[in-house]
Amino acid sequence: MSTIEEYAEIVDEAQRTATAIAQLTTTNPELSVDDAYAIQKVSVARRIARGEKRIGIKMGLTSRAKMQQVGVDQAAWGRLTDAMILEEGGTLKKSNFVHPRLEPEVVFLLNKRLSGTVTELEAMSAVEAIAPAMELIDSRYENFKFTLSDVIADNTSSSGLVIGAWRSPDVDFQNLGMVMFVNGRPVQIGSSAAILGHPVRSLVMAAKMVAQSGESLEPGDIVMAGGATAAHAVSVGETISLEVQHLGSVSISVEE
Ligand code: 0L1
Ligand code: MG
Repeated sequence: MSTIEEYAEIVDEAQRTATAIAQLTTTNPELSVDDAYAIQKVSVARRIARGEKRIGIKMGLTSRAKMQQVGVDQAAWGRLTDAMILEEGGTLKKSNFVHPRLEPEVVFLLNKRLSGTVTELEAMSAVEAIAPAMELIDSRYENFKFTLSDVIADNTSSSGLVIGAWRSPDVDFQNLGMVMFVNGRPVQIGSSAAILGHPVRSLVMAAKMVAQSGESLEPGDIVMAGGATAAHAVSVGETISLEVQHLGSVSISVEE
């Protein structure tokens, strides 16, 4: 087995069994970003081989708040599968995860292929719909600590997503107020502008980054734009909701 395959099995098993692992860079400090994306690809291929379906991608670390929270200062992307979808208004089982956090996002549904260098206008015209969303991130690394290569290999902590009602992208979504509530109390307050100044830039970046891995964004794909604020570490008994100005709301409750 190659090192890439060994590492892919380690992160995949950690995800599958909700078990914290040591950072890969502890044993291999030279692990490059390219190696990390190769590990991510193989680990997600293992999930696909188990029957999961690819549904799109997530952009991560696209806001200052997120970069500061985890101490990594570059954007990255990860792969999403249908098994990660959580029911809007439903519950998430905390024991299925290591140390889950939720973060406020917006998500795009695409109706055109995007790949490589695209303009903001081209990206915008590929958006069929937009929705409020929360991403469930769950680093598989002990203490939620990692380097850029570690987090990429771990599929940028992708673990779940809850998506609200889709609506036409004809609303100006550059600077929408976003408030995340825990049991009705606001815990994170931000704006969609925190995502690279305009969330469409996250889509432009996504098209470029996937092309670097020889892939593209396809019609029907969803693309999560990235957390607009720091993430919230969830506790059993909490109901967490997000309200995005003009886009609506989304919520989920946390059980044992
Ligand atoms: O914005 C993100 O989705 C970041 C994911 C990677 C870092 C983290 O786990 O918070
Ligand atoms: Mg995210």
